[in-house]
Amino acid sequence: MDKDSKIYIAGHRGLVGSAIMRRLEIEGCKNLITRTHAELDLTRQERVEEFFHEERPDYVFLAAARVGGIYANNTYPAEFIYSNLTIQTNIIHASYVFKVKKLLFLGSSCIYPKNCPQPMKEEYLLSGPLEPTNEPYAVAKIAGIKMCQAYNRQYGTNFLSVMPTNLYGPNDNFDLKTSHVLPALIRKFHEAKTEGLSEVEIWGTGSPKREFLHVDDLADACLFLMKNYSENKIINIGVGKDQTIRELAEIIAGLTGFKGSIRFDTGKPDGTPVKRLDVSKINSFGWRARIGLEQGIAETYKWYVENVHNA
Ligand code: GFB
Repeated sequence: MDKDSKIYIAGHRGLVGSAIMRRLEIEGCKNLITRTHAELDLTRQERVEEFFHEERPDYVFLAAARVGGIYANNTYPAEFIYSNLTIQTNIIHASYVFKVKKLLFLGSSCIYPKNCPQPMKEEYLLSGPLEPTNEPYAVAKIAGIKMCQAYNRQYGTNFLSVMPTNLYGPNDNFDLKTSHVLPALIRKFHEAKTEGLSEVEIWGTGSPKREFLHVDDLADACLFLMKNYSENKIINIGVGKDQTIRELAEIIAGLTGFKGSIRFDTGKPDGTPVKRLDVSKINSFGWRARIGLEQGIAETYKWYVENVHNA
């Protein structure tokens, strides 16, 4: 892939897609192809194939997906499995039909079993039952992995599947019901601070552990892998360390200046108890995450206040 390559970023406005756009622009890539949801419905196969016929991209970053936190996954399982299966199937198949040189498919760390040995190695995929709160989404992502691998075997395509850990950063979803935990807690603690509230409610027990990767690190890893990795095996992308939701809440309370108390609503699900990725494989290729959690959250908090809260 070089500066003149024709590169399609599916989902270019989302958390991951917008970070990949920023990273490609830093790289000097000028020939970037995008379509908004209104311009191209990726769940319609004929529309997707017309688009590929017209644009003929050389490289594809498949960052379009229906995503959300534990509540959204648990509440809209049919939408999560339908949208993710159709979007990825249409783009992967069209990339084969129209001879895309290389495609990078974004999975998720939730593809691993609920009670997976830690840290989670790539070979643990399908070694046990999945976490029920996001099983439909996980099954869709596993189907995407298997589709890429099957096309590589039968048709000789070069379709990568990468597995990021929990992500955060600018352009995240900050809706209190459908978002992931980190943006939700940034908003909860900021609003409590600005409104002078004495308590913030956190879902679950606070004891689950989560690993967080800044989306700019993820975008850097995606570009690195698009250039340097072509095995027909999945590869994890993460920071290799985690903390409890309680510890995360304390970090965010500190950064927002919230001085009140934290209440845990144990009526809400905890989800997977722990899901830290083994990142030794990607580290062995020479890539590692650079953005520390406190620095990353501080930058994201600043972005949130300027672009969401004040908007
Ligand atoms: O980030 P999250 O929604 O998804 O929840 P998962 C992580 C943990 O934070 C859970 C707790 O134990 C939640 O109960 N939590 C505490 C909160 N307060 C809140 C809050 O206000 N909002 C939210 N959302 N959580 C996701 C999957 O699982 O992991 C996605 O649902 C995706 O599909 C993603 O795979 C990587 O980390 O549990």
